[in-house]
Amino acid sequence: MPIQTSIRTRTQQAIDLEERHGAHNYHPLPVVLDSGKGVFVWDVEGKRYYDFLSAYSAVNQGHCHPRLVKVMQEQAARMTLTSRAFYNSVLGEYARTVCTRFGYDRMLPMNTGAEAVETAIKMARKWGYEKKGIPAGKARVIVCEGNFHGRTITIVSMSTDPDSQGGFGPFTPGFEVIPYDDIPALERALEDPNVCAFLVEPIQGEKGVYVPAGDYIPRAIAACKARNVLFIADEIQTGIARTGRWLCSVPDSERDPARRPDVVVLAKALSGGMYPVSAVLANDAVMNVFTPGTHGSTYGGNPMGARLAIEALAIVEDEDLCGNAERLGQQFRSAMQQLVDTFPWVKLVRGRGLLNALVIEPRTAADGSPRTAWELCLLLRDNGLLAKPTHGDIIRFAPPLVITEAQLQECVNIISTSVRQFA
Ligand code: IF1
Repeated sequence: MPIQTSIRTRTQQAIDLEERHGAHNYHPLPVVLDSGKGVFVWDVEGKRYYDFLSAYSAVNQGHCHPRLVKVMQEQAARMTLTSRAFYNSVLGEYARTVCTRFGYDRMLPMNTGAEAVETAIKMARKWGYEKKGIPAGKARVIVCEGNFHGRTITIVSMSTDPDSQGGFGPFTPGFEVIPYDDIPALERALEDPNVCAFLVEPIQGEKGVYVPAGDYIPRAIAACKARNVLFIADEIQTGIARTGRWLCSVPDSERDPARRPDVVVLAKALSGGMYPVSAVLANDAVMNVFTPGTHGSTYGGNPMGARLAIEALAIVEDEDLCGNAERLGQQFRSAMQQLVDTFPWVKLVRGRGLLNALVIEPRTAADGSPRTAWELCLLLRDNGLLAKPTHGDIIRFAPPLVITEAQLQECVNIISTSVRQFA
């Protein structure tokens, strides 16, 4: 068999295997990735792509960052897991690092984002009963239309997305859904004395990078404080430099507890894409509702994840990934705006830092072929850049934050060329 044909079947073989033996809970773009380094990934045929998804913002530090690979190799040969039945030599340093970096008294280590969100909801409810005096079993959590906080039954119980929620009932009670970016709606919901928390993404990622009004989060924090309700910021996708700051919900310089979230949830880039690591941050008055035996996790706080998280946060600092995301994000949006101004079917660009999205109008070309975000992503793939549509015709563009100005310019050229070919 000619080498070209055999290489071509390596892609198809991998796809066929996954299709035959894997659950069909995703519809991946037809490309089979095999290795990654920094902003680049290579498929099984050796073709190189710019990664403009970053594993949904888990690879902010770039694929296989050498400092993270080194730490992982060292810790893998030393000790990976002890359970919390015993102390370990890394967790205390990890906890101090995270609390100091983000300005909270304490952190509770978990593994996935959903686990951390579940932990935050449990903590808020327990705080509501023990500190706010909400009658047992009556605590309510306010969430927003278009939310995405994970895939567990309790989390999809608050979802407004039929795909995320449909067919998984019965659902966990105690959630109230209000419109996103709507302060009066929040204030009305906060009148219920049984509300213990407001859980919100500072930018709604999965919904299509919905950026709220600039004063939405600060006003929402103030409204919650005024009603003795915990403000829980889900920074799993927006945190850790992605939007040009350590946290999207509050400026790095803001240290007044009255103007900061009561609870912050982190995951994804907390470990730089090497290993599932998540964390819940809060001050003593909230976190101390957890007492021995009231919450836990086999892998939560393990030395491998802890060591990686310490190094992943140090890389963000040492390589000024916040500054890079802020600076290059502005360049990216202004370049995309030129496409919006040129092509009527390119509707808008929105985002913060290097979390951006391009919204296109689905069309049918003169030859009758579809012109949706999916087809444009296939063309981008052929032109060497990987991105994925969300909710129909919104394309999320989120490269690793280590991207250079020259690389970003090359990617702008790839996107512009693809859009022109797609016209
Ligand atoms: C999928 C996107 C979806 C998250 C926020 C919690 C979690 C996520 C703000 C849960 C996870 C991932 C999950 C993945 C696709 C991706 C995603 F927004 F990033 F694009 F789904 F909406 N809070 N987001 O974004 O964290 O348990 O996954 O570690 O489920 O399809 P996890």
